[in-house]
Amino acid sequence: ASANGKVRGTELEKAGLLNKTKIAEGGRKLRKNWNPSWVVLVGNSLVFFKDPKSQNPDSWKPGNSCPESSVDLRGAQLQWANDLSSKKNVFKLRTVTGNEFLLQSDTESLIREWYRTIQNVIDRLDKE
Ligand code: I3S
Repeated sequence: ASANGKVRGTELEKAGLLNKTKIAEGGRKLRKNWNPSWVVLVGNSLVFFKDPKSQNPDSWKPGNSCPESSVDLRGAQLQWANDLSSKKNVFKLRTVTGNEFLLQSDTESLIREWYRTIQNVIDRLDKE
């Protein structure tokens, strides 16, 4: 591992704390359950951790704390979704498999940064 986050060709792009709820599984609607989640964008995946101990940028590395779940960004869709919540600064991430997540932060600059970074990964994968 090197200091810039590159490990065996996998690049850590971003990590941080966001509020998260899953709202659909395989196209089937789920009841919302908002929780803080440590979100890590690495390679083609968005990885979610709930363990507070894992809330540092090294948490995604193999062998360090167990992720709660992980989302493949290939073919995924991102859209602002302030209509889907009473919370502000919310976007929806939909995977090819029909899983849907809402991600939210009270800090607008932070959620915009996440949106932009995830969209860049999706765009890059679309071109492959
Ligand atoms: O879109 P909804 O269903 O009004 O979402 C709210 C509910 O899921 C609510 O849970 P209960 O209905 O189980 O009490 C949550 O506590 C709220 O946070 C949900 O709304 P927001 O607007 O926060 O996404």
